[in-house]
Amino acid sequence: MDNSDLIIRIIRAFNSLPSAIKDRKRFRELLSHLDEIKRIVVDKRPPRLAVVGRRGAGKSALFNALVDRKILLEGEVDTTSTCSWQSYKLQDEVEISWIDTPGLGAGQLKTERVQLLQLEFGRRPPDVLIFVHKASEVDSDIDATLDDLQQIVECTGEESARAELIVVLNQVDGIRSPLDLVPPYTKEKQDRIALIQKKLEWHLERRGIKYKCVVPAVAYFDDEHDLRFNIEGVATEIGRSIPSEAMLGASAALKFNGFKREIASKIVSLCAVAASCIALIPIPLSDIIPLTALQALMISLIGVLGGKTLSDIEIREFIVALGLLVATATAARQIVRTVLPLLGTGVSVAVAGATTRGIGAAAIAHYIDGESLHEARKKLRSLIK
Ligand SMILES: Nc1nc2c(ncn2[C@@H]2O[C@H](COP(=O)(O)OP(=O)(O)O)[C@@H](O)[C@H]2O)c(=O)[nH]1
Ligand SMILES: [Mg+2]
Repeated sequence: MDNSDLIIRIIRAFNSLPSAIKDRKRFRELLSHLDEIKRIVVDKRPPRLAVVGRRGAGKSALFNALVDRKILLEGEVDTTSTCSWQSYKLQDEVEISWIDTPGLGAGQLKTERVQLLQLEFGRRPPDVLIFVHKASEVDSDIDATLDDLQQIVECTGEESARAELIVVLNQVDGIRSPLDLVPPYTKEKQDRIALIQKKLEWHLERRGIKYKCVVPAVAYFDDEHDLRFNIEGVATEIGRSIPSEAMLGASAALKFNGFKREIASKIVSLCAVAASCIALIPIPLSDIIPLTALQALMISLIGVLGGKTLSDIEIREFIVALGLLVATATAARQIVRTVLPLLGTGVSVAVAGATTRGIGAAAIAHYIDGESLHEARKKLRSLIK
C-alpha cells in the first residue's frame, strides 16, 4: 500500500465512526491534522518559487545554487521576460516552478508587466517570494528597488493570504576583505555581513515591507570554485514557509538536510498531535493499531524525505530495531486495509504523543542524518524517558 492509500484509508476509517464520536472536539482536531497530512501526501505538487531583484543580483545563480546544478544562464542580460511560471525538470518526477522578475529598480517594471504578473499569481500564487539583493548595493539608491518590490508583493494576493517574503542578501563574498573569499569567514567579515544585514532590515522596515527574514548568502559556484555560503540557510527558510502541498516536491528538488529536517519536523508534529487525539478518543478504535498505522506512515514519509522508498518490511524492521511494538508492527501498514479491528486497551495520551515524537526523531536521525539504528534508538530512548 502506498502512502496516499494509507492516509486516505486512515481518514476513511475514522470517518466511518458514529456521529456522537465525530462531534467531539478532539475528533475534529484529529481530522484536521489527518487532512493536513493528506495535503502533504496526496495533493503534492512541484514547489513554486518566485524570485525578484535587480539585474545581476544573482537570481539565476541562486536557482542554480539551490538545485546544485547549472540550469539557468548567469550573467545574461535578461531582455525579454515572460511573466509566467517556468517549469524545470530536475529528474523524473522532480520539478520546480520558477518565475523571475528581473530589472527591479531600473524603471522597467511597467504597469503592463505588473498586471501580467498579477494575473499569473492569481492563477497560481507563489509558495514563497524571494527578494535577492546584492550586499554591495544595500545603500545605493535602494528606494526605487523597494518601490518595485512592494508592487510585486502586492501582486501576490490579499495581505492575509500572501506568500512569505524571504530576503537573500547575496554576494556577501564581495564585501571588502578580498582575501577572505571562501567560507568559513573571519570574525571581521562576519561582523561586516551582520552590519549590512541590519541595514537592509532597517530599509525594509522603514518602507513598511513585511518580510520573514534576511539571509546572507553566496550563490556562486563553477566547476573549479565553490564559493557558496549559507545556501542551506536559504533552503531552510524556504522549508519553513512552504505550504503542505509543495513540501515533498520541494524536498526532492532542494537536497539540503536542513530543509528536509524542517519538513520532517512538521510531519512529526502533525502525527504526534494526531496520535494524542487518537489516544483521547474514548472508543475501542483509539487503540494501538491506528496509532501504529499513523507512525508507520510517518516513518515512510521521513524515508521519502531522505530519498528512500521504504517497503512495509523495512518499516517494520525499523520499528523493531527501535525496540517497539514488535507484535503490532508486523501489520503496521496493511492494518487499515480492512476495517480497523476493535481492540481494547487505550494508550495514554502522553505516551502516544511522546512515543510518536520519539519515533519521528529516530527516523530523522536515521533516514535524513544517516545515523546508525543504534544511534536512532538512543534518540528515541532519550525522548520517551
Ligand atoms: N562572487 C559572486 N558572484 C555571484 C554571486 N551570485 C551571482 N554571481 C554572479 O553575478 C552575475 C549575475 O548573476 P545572475 O544570477 O545572472 O544575476 P540575475 O540577473 O539576478 O539573474 C553572474 O556572473 C553570477 O555568476 C555571488 O554570490 N558571488
Ligand atoms: Mg538572471
